[in-house]
Amino acid sequence: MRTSTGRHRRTRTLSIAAAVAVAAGAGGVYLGLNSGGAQAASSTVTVSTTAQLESAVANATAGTVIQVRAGTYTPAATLKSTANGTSSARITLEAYGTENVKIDGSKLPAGQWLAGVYGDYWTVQNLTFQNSPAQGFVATSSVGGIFKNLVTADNGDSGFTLRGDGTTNNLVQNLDSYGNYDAAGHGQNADGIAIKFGSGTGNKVTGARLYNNSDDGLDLWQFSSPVTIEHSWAFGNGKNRWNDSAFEGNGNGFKLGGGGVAVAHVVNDNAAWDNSLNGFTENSNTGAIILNRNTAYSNTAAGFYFATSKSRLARNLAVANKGGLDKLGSGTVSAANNWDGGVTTPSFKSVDATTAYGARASSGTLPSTTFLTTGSTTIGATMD
Ligand SMILES: [Ca+2]
Ligand SMILES: [Ca+2]
Repeated sequence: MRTSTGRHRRTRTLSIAAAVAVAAGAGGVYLGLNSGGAQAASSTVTVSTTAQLESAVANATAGTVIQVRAGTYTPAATLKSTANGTSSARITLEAYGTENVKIDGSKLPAGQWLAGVYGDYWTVQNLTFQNSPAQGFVATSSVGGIFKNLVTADNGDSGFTLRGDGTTNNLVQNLDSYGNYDAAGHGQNADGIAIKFGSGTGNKVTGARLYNNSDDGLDLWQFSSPVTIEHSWAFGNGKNRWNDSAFEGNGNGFKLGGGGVAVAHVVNDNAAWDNSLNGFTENSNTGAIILNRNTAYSNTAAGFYFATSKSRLARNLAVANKGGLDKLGSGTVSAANNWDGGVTTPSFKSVDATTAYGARASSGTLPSTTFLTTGSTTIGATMD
């Protein structure tokens, strides 16, 4: 970040050398560029061993592109960086080409996150973070992050986390987060995605599948700025899939608050089904949460639980939720939802969720499905 002009000059020289070396080293050669004390202004580092990956993350600076060759990587300590990119020289951590890369936390000590980024303008994409003893991937007080086409699975706490004040303008796109379970807490903490204990505007989640986690699909506990959630699915959360005799997972699909904050999150065109609590809930957030065209189907508690907030719900669809379609307090505004008077409930084209678990398109978008679609242009989630 604060590189002097002189170091920049030297860096450019290294950058050319690096490019040549990368071209020559098609087998996945690691290029340690820190011997001269400077990193390339835009240097591509290709890694193919765990040690190389650890070193590359530790040494990343603005402009570094880390490309990870196919395989499973098992770091012995959290992959951690406090480095900042910039909007024009991002730090990128990604799979090489279309290769399949798993970063696996099974060799980490108890309680350690698998990956932790504390800087700004990171792009992390096309990677799996799995089997951590604690959180899978955590970004703390990051600005301008792009977290795309990631899988966070079977970790010992929440799969994907944004946290801290100054968490601003981050995009989480096409995340699959599933099977996360905190054994130590008997499942009470591990969410698919947690955007908790922080603040900052401009954060968006889109295209996520958040499923079979021990606690909630998505949790916005004590995040005091509005988050936008769209085109995402939360399903099968909060069930005891781990034979835990003292299981304490909750299992809301979309848990939109808690911890005393009042904040107007924006929640449009999402679906929640088969969760052990509510499909969508304010969770004591008294703010004016906006919810349009969401679908809640066959959740164990209510489809939409907004008892104390000033939330505004329009054109949402709730069907077959065992605790009721909606539990709305007098402060809410409810219009044109299928529980409102004079609104017809359209039929689902399919209630077979199999295709919702299917493979994503190569671009990372959600699989095509007719599950919970109705063909309506006015009410309910579009499931895409
Ligand atoms: Ca919980
Ligand atoms: Ca939770």
